[in-house]
Amino acid sequence: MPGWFISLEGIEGAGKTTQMHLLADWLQRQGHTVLTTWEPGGTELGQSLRQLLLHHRLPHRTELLLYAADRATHIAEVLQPALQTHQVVLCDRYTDSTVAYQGYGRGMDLHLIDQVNTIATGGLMPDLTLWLDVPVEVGLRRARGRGDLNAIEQESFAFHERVRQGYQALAKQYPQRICRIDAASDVETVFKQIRAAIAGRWREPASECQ
Ligand code: T5A
Repeated sequence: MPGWFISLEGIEGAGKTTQMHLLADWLQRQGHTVLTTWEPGGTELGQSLRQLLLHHRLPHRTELLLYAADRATHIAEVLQPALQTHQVVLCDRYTDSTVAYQGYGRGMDLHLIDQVNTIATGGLMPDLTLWLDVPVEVGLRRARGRGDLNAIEQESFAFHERVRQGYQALAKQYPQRICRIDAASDVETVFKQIRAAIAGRWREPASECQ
């Protein structure tokens, strides 16, 4: 596809949404057409699925399939059209979230998750994934500081530790796609690392993140 696809990943409160908007402004100022979007919920159907997913305790397989349905719709209605028209797409969460949360967090079979992700995406993967890594206590403190907690934010500390370990494993497995960003510091310091990661990738498209 002619556009550029960047996903942002991380545990709750990692700062993905904050950084996605800073990145969108920065890229726009450089003349790029940028689309910001998110999962779950980046389409009209997705909004209904998001309500179900974040406010109900569902059987694990149901949850997995609803995230997949949200993603397949999101790709068909939002991601593919934007990439085909040369836009830079910034997506708050994508397939790595399913591996980290449903796979590592819930303990579902990783091979099954890969199969479901492949069905949902038809193989569409980000050109670059920014993994905003924070210790669980930092992420949860930030997320909980905002008040109302969704079903996943209410999971145990151990659950969120497993999710973080999932991201660590993914970053090891896909060092060319996934860049780890130390997201525990202040907003501007985190954003500086993101700009450096993107500039590095533009200079050397096949390079691994440090
Ligand atoms: N999910 C999703 C799955 O289980 N499987 C899947 O396949 C998918 C796609 C989504 C949930 O769905 C689950 C994972 C999630 O639990 P959501 O409401 O979209 O739910 O939740 P998150 O994506 O986790 O969004 P959050 O808002 O919790 O986290 P963000 O976006 O990482 O953080 P952000 O930017 O909103 O910041 C949180 C707070 O911290 C402050 C912000 O001002 C804000 O108050 N902050 C900082 N404070 C200090 N220093 C910094 N550097 C800061 N950066 C931000």
